[in-house]
Amino acid sequence: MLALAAGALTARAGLINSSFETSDFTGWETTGAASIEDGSFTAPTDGLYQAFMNSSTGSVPADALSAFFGVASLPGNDAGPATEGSGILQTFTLSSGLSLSFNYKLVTNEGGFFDNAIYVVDGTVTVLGTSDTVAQQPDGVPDYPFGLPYQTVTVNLSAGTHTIGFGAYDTGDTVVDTGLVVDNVGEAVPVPEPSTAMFGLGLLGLGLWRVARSRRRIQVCPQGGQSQQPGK
Ligand SMILES: [Ca+2]
Ligand SMILES: [Ca+2]
Repeated sequence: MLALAAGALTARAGLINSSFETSDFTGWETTGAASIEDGSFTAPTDGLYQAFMNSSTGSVPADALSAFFGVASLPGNDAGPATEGSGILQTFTLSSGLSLSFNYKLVTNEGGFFDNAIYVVDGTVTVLGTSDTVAQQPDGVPDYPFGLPYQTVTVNLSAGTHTIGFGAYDTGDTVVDTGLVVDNVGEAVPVPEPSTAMFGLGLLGLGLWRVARSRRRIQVCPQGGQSQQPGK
């Protein structure tokens, strides 16, 4: 199975500031409580900065958040409907289809209740996780004692204009907060398997050997020109 990692080939992906390395939200729209965080918050997966959004102070009501993402409503869960939260999004254009990937990390204060973290592509909402899956897993993120390690999602997109967004919001009530950390949004780059890499090195070696052989066939004529000699 081919492994994929979020990649830095963002020029082809058409995204602006896709790893948040301007240390601000240049290129992105935000609503609610969204901030840029450095490694003192948690280690970014690419560069020095990452985006963070949460359901804490500064959040907007669920209807405003769904309108921000251009969707009719946001999914609830067993705790109840979406209540308030925050998000970021960017609209971009692809000249050709590609696999887009991003890294995300779910963090929470919830001790077993539900909040949602989502991503939204072209008006389709996908739940990345609920806070109950994170509860009781200690994490070093300030103010969010529970969390999961960064994970990667890959989305296949066709050529054309797309919108990708990320959000975190409370469900059922508006107390006890959950957050989503995002980094390294970009074209998915295949990671060669070790055996594939060795095979590649083997081909490279073969290629160099062939170059060496072909050069040996070229001999300088007395007039200073070159003539191709049959190889042996
Ligand atoms: Ca980054
Ligand atoms: Ca909550």
